[in-house]
Amino acid sequence: SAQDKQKQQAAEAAIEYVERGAVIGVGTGSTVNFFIDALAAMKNDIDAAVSSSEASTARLKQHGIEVIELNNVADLPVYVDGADEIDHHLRMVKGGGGALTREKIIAAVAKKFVCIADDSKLVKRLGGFPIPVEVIPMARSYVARQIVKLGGDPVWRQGFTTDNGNVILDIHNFDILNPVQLEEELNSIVGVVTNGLFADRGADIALLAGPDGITKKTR
Ligand code: DER
Repeated sequence: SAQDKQKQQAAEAAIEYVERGAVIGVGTGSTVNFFIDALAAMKNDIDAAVSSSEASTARLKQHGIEVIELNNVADLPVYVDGADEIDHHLRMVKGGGGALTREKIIAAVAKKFVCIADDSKLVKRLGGFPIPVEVIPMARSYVARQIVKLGGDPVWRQGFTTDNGNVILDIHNFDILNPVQLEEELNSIVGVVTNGLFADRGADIALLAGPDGITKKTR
C-alpha cells in the first residue's frame, strides 16, 4: 500500500542517523520492521542492538543482528521507533503495539530519539489515538476508576498481556490540553507502570514520509 511505501521510506531515511560502531536502540511496530530490514544491510557497521520487544528481537535475530541487554549498554547514541501520533512539538502517543514500557525505558537511555512514521501520524493535537496505559493486573479496576475521574474513557485491551506480564487500558476521549501534565498525572496513579504519552521526553528528530518524500522535523 502507499502507506507501507511511506513507512519504508521513513525507515530507510533513519539509517543515516545510525552511529557506526555503536549499539543501536530499536523500537517496535510495522514501521520499525522496515527499519530492521534496512539495518540488516549494514549490520557489520553496528556493534549490536537493544530491543523494545520480543517481536523486534526475533526480527533482528532473523537478520543475524546481535541483540544485547540494555543493562550492559553504557552509551546509546540513537533510538529509532515509530509512533501512533506525533505533534508539531515532537511529543508522541505510543503503545499501539503494546511495547510502550520497554520503548520508554530505551528512549530514556538514548541520547537521540529518531521517530519514523508516515505523515498520517502527524496531528495538531494528541489524543485522537487512545492513550495506552500499562497497568499491574490487580490494579486494573482501580486505575480505570482513577482515569474516569481524570476525564478519560478506559477500555481494557482484553486478551493482551505485555512482555512484562501486565495489562493495557486504552484511554479514549481524553481532551489533552497539556500532554506533559497528563503524562505526569497518569504516572502518579498507583498501579500504572507506564503510559503512552511521550511528551516530557518526546522525539529529537522526526522523519515523516508523505506523497512528496520525507519531511524532517527537529526539536
Ligand atoms: O507501539 C508503538 O509504540 C509503535 O511504535 C507504534 O506506535 C507504531 O506502530 P506502526 O509503525 O506499526 O504504526
